Amino acid sequence: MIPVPARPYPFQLDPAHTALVVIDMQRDFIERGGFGDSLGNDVQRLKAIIPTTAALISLFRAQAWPIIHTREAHKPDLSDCPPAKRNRGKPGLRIGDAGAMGRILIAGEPGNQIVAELSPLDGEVVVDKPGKGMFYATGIHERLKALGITQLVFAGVTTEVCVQTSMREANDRGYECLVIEDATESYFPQFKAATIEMIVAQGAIVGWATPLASLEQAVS
Ligand code: C5J
Repeated sequence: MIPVPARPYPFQLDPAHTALVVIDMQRDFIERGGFGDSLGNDVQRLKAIIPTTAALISLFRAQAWPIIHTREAHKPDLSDCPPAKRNRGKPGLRIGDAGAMGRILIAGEPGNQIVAELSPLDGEVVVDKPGKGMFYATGIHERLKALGITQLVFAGVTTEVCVQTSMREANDRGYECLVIEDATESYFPQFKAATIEMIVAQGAIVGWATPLASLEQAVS
């Protein structure tokens, strides 16, 4: 076990059973002119975590530890997008509508691709998820079990939506979860801060949190 300084207390990282999950670092959420930008969000906040996330991915690649990338993505015929999800969007900018980078949140469209700086390598798992959480309708739990993974390190966007939902789903399935605080971001700084506090509250009720430097030092 590798003790990693973390909140609310050190995380015991089990190197043989740990995978990194990078949530939804998609062009449509992060780049100017994409879906997130069209909704009036400051995408620069999210873009700012690309270097930290790249360094985290490099750390896992150097250790040959598994890496999973997710994308929030629906089928082109929207058969996996319930009306309750689609109808809550802004009219004219709903899932499946034409955006500046192709159809919004549709698999295969330019805006649905992971940003070039964080492109998955061959052999890394890429999961298209129709929900906010990574476990809903993806089969990823079975794949992780087959790999013997019991711990998940989280990065990506947005902290309070898809990262938090995935961490909570993972926690309920028995994974020990660590979020890298400077490799996750929200359009709303107060939501990110509150989410991290919720995760570590009550003795790590959802999991642990630490900055990348602490993980790097612990692993080196
Ligand atoms: C959102 C996400 N915020 N990846 N998606 O709709 O957090």
